[in-house]
Amino acid sequence: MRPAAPFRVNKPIHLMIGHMADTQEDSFFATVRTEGYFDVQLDTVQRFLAGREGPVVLVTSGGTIVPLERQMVRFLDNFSAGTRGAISAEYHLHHTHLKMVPTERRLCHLSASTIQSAALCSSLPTRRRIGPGHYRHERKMLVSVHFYTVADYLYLLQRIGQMLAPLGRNAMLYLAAAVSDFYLPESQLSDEGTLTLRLEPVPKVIRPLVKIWCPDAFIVSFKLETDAALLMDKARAALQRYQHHCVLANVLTERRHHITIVRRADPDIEIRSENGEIEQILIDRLLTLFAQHRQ
Ligand code: 9Z3
Repeated sequence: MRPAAPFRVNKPIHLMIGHMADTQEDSFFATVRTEGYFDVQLDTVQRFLAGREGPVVLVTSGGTIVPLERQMVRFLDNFSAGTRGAISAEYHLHHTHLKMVPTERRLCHLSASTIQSAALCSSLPTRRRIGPGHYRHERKMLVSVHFYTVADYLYLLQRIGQMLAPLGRNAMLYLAAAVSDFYLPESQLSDEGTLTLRLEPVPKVIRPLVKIWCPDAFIVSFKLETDAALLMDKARAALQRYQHHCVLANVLTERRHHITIVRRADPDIEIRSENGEIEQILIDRLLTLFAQHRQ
């Protein structure tokens, strides 16, 4: 069972999103529904971004689900414990004073396997000490938004991407969420009786993200494969297709120890960690690339 959405209104309002089907994403949004608890979350994001000029990072985390029924009891899940996103958000937040990162995992709510989240972090100014009031201060630098279905996720990614667009090159999108490849259109969701599954491909929204929704941002996506022999070709193909900045290539069983940063014109960067958290090294390298992007 999925947990209650933290911002859900008492009676879920179902919104049909989109009415014209000009593009693949439009036709996707026209055949799914998302639930009406997003306005509150998006308002929080809007308030967080208001007046902010400095760099902001959107971290997505966890796996999306695909409902099989209108009154959803059953769903298809996508593999992700949400660990990558949670730890990454934490290092994004603390990158200016990594040596002082406390052992306590403050953002553990992001890594709970049942919660899928997108976190927006603002880059912190350098601080000399971590005092008792630290967490209150940190909260002002982080806002998190929750999603469950692939439709929720793509809708939020579009809306938050558009909200980040005015930041231009000061926005970074770090897409670690494991997004469902296939979904069931609303019209085919089961009410009762038999359930026949004919899944449709989910549109790849990195294309409109890069071209239309948030064109100047530094966009980083992950490529996950179970077969190491396929990984690098697929990572390069994704980069060529969507023309974003980096693909972080990882093999499922090796994902805690080895990630390759793949770029369009520059050599690959191998990130390895035998002990300790690989995200610490990864975020450090990415923030250097992000700084170059912002210049
Ligand atoms: C990843 O590859 C992440 O690194 C993991 C992290 C999901 C493997 P955990 O949450 O695992 O720490 O347990 N995320 C992206 C996966 C994905 O769906 N990528 C798409 C693809 O491979 C592109 S957007 O096609």
